[in-house]
Amino acid sequence: MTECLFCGIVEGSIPSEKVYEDEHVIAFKDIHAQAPVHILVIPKKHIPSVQQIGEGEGMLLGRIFSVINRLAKEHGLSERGYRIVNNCGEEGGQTVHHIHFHLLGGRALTWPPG
Ligand code: IU
Repeated sequence: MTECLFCGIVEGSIPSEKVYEDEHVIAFKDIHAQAPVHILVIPKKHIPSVQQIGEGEGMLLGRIFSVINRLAKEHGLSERGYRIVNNCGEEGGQTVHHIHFHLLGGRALTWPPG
């Protein structure tokens, strides 16, 4: 069994509430939602963080952002606005080392982040 929690979610050995899946990308609800809509969008491929994105990963990133766009529409966020967050590394607040993008919305979000 994989040691990466999100690889476990991709494989289905760790349960999640999936809201989207295709050949390369999955999206599921964050277990500790910080907003009425809080979805994590991840590549199925294990990439630890933004720092390990390779030259050939442009298509995959484009796909991730088009999934975010689609999910934002489906969850009624397009008109209201929303936030996409990527935490990178220790001081960036990254706790799971499989790259993921948080889609947050459904309330007025404050700035700056903590
Ligand atoms: P971070 O950017 O690495 O801090 O985000 C990790 C997120 O993964 C965080 O918001 C957790 O609530 C979320 N999460 C999850 O959805 N399911 C899990 O089993 C675990 C963490 I562990």
